[in-house]
Amino acid sequence: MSHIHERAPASAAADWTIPQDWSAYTPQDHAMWDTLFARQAAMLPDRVVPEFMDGLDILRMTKPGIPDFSELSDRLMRRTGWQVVAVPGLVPDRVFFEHLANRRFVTGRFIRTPEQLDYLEEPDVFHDVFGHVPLLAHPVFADYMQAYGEGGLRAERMGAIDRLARLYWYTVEFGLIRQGDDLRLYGAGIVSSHGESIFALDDPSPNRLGFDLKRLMRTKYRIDDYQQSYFVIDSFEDLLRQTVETDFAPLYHALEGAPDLEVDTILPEDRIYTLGTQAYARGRFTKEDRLP
Ligand code: HBI
Ligand code: FE
Repeated sequence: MSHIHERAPASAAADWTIPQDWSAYTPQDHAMWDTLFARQAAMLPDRVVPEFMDGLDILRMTKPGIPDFSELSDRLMRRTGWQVVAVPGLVPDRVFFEHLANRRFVTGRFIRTPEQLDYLEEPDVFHDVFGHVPLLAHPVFADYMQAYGEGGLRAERMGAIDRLARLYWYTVEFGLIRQGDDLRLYGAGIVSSHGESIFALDDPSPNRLGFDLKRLMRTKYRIDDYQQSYFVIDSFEDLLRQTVETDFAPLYHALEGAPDLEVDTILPEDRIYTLGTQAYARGRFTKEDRLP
């Protein structure tokens, strides 16, 4: 049996968790993990924030094959008090936030097929575990993820989930971090993608802008292709501090009338690291536009 193409089983617990059923993975499943892992491990050391590589080591994720979540949770628990739990796919926002607020990271257990090597719609175990889990071994990032979950529960009560989801998107999924004069990757959506790991740092197309909480919560994002703007944080400490110290209620209120910003908008007050050419996004658009 393989974990591909599963739906929420009727037997799922109230918190949507299911057993990982590690022994059900086929040799092909493990080989797919190893292929993806080798490709990213070769390219990331000079691109990703060093804390990510440290996390891979601390959690022994360099071992071949799809990690066993109970082993991973044991190591993570000792380090930062986090656990990894399997879910059948995307779970409702509330359930997602509730898990984060309790230091549980929900992850898909299925792995992509060879046809999906470079793109898939739903997060698989490679994205969720390789992409997200190493930084959960970092105490400050671990606290940020919990703070985000708690903020999510409050945002839900205020009807502001769409705003807060943008914070997750532009940090946890597609964040860049400044390191001296250099930029480094830390977002899970980038580090689990071969193409975007190069694009996000090296391509002249996207904007790279200084992190600004309020600005970012007004900014739309792309779910279908590489981002057109990335936001750069100064440090995990700064990200955590801003998230914990900001009173989001007045911020959501102030944003109520404010129009959304397009993915490639530049504002006069933006701190610009790179002013993107947007050539990649424009090229893709024209190509599709010209299809008969
Ligand atoms: N479910 N499994 C899973 N993984 C996610 O990343 C996820 C989710 N449900 C909701 C959700 N993310 C969003 O609420 C966040 O992006 C804010
Ligand atoms: Fe993700």
